[in-house]
Amino acid sequence: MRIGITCYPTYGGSGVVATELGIELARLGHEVHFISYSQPFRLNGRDEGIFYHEVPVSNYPLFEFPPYDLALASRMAEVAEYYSLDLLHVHYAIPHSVSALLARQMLAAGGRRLPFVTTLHGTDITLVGLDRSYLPITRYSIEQSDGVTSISNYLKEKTIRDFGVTRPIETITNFVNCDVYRPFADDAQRAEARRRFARPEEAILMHLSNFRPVKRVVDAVKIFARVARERPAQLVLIGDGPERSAAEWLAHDLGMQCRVHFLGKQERVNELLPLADLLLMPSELESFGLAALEAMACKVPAIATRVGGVPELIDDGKTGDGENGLLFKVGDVDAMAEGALGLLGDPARFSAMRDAARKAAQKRFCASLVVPQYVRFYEQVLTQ
Ligand code: GMT
Repeated sequence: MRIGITCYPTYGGSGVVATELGIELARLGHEVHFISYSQPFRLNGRDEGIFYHEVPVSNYPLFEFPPYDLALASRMAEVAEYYSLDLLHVHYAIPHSVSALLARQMLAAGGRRLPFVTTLHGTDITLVGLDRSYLPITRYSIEQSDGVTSISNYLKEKTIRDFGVTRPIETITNFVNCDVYRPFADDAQRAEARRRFARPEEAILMHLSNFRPVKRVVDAVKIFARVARERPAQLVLIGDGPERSAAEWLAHDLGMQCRVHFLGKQERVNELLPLADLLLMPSELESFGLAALEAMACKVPAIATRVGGVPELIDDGKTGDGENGLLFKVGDVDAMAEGALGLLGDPARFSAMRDAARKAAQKRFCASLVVPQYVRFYEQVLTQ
């Protein structure tokens, strides 16, 4: 198939999922065309079968708000025509599904069919999409999509409930390439690599996000501070965004800046995650929690919040077949610190949880299981 993919190319879960999907589809022999305002950050431009098309946006002085969605629709139609795309797959409904809808109409006028699939990721439904100025058009473009997928059952149900959407929505969960995201092959290698951040007796706690308020990065620093009071530990934070300086100031005020490492945006998080003992994901809301899945694949369990779609990924032993992480109430930093300390102080339980985390990633969320679901979904849409 020839597939066009549109996503937000900067740091953020939906862009990561879209890019990894494109890479996996190309590995399966499909031709993938990314259409966006800049090259998605996990693409290196060297992958066979992957093409990138920039969307130029004119900055004419009359435009106080340059109309990116129109430029995107034009580029989608152009690329689809020139490269004979079979379908478009847009990630994050706003404004991508509206642009795809326009591109489909433009091509239909010339007698050409261009179906499009919309994947809902999170704040396009739970936050931005609910804004009255976007709700009617978001609902319309979801209804008009040729296929709609959601990254968790939670998000699917929320879309049906809050948007009154009546068309079918298929849950296809996020995924991880378990060969790329994996633990170190041997303990000696891991111990050597961890020396970059910690002494052998110190635990490494990690946080990975786009540092938006919804991620509650400051809570991650608070949890760490409580842990570090009881046992030797270091905190490594990967990513950047609006809450970074608040987190930096807190680490400074707590006198912890030597033990809190802000790495900023990193391209190869798969090389950093396996260094950690635990991932901290104290988010206000997560429709899925991709960072936790990537960590779990590296045998790093998450201390997370019981919100949104997270319980579909992390099983704290209360609901399913094995404890592979711990879930807490949003903001309960004391309980999260207690949970982390309890685990770090109980090697047998901790080791079982690390194994269970990797096993859950392999058994339910591996790219080799999930990507074929997308391929089947595309085929279904094309034969509709
Ligand atoms: O709101 C965000 O954090 C951004 C958003 C995105 O589009 O990057 O993240 C959402 O999509 C991710 C990938 O599917 C999910 O893993 C995140 O849980 C989800 N974020 C929220 O629901 C807050």
